[in-house]
Amino acid sequence: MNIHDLEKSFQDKIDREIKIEPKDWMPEAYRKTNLRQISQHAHSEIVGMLPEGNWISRAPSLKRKAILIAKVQDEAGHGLYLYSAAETLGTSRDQMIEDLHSGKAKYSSIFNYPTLTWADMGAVGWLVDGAAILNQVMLCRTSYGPYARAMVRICKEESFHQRQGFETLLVLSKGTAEQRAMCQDAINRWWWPSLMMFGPKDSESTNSDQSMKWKIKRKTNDELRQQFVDMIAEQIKLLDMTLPDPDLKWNEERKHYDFGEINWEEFWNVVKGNGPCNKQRLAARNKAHDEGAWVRAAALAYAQKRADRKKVKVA
Ligand code: BYC
Repeated sequence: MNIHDLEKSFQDKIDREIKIEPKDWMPEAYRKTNLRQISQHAHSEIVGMLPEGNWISRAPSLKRKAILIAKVQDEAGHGLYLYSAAETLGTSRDQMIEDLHSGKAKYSSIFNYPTLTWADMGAVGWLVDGAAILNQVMLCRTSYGPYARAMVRICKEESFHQRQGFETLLVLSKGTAEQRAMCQDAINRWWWPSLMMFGPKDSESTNSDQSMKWKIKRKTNDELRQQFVDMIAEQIKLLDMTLPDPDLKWNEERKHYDFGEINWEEFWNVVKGNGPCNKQRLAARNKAHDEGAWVRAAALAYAQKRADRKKVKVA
């Protein structure tokens, strides 16, 4: 088959909803786009452990601490499934991790904001995991098989994360005046960065058109963002709190909520490495990697010893 026929049969497969698997022929650009997105996604899960990890030692009760530890461990697991999915596209985990640590690879802008109070754990769970899950439910149907399968498992855990975040805020919202103020303050600080998680506006999104044709993405950045606003604008009523947007208003004609303009300058600044915590996050990841070198060396030495022992037994 010539390249034209290969590309045609590849697109046919996508159109017929047949998953693309690692050993199948794929256009180089499809491989690269998936690798870019899956590795960015994996890095987001790993860096995303840091803002929450910050509160493990200060959680207000044993129960809250246990829940938070479990959640942060889940994020580590998500990162590992995703690195494995990305490796099937022909890159090594070491290379991906080096790209993250050198600042070459991107990860979600949201994790470059600080977690200042306990209420931030609720806001991160409700808003950040809430935004992530909308995007990830769509990705369960993405065209690349290993990515789609990783997402099914991740979504199950993510929906628990969102509910625990909402419940954390619900308790605070029914508490003292100080607790209510802390809850509102966390919502105010996390609202706009959560909207930015969906990426630039469709008109500025460089990858969307092609990713939609290849069914890597099934909904555009703006479609998912609107779905998120519509969901949260209703849920916030149960908390008896407000969203920090004077332009948020139900539009009867569109059957959607209208909302204010996102500060895109802030978004791009954070993406380019100049957000409030970018440097801190990369420094923390690099430090953890350096300090874990002896664990990796010990694990490799142990694996080698076992393999050598097996060889001797067989002989
Ligand atoms: N932050 O063409 P576009 C979690 C970049 S973690 C930074 O629209 P695309 C959790 C984009 O990469 C879940 N960069 O891109 C963990 C592109 O740059 P390059 C995180 C962003 O890929 C711990 C450029 O802007 N979820 O749940 O079609 C604790 C143009 O954008 C961002 C995922 O990673 C951003 N927000 O669409 C708690 C989902 N947005 O690469 C929770 C997987 C855009 O061309 N990713 N950029 O240089 C995706 O679905 C898509 O990659 C996006 C962007 C929708 C994010």
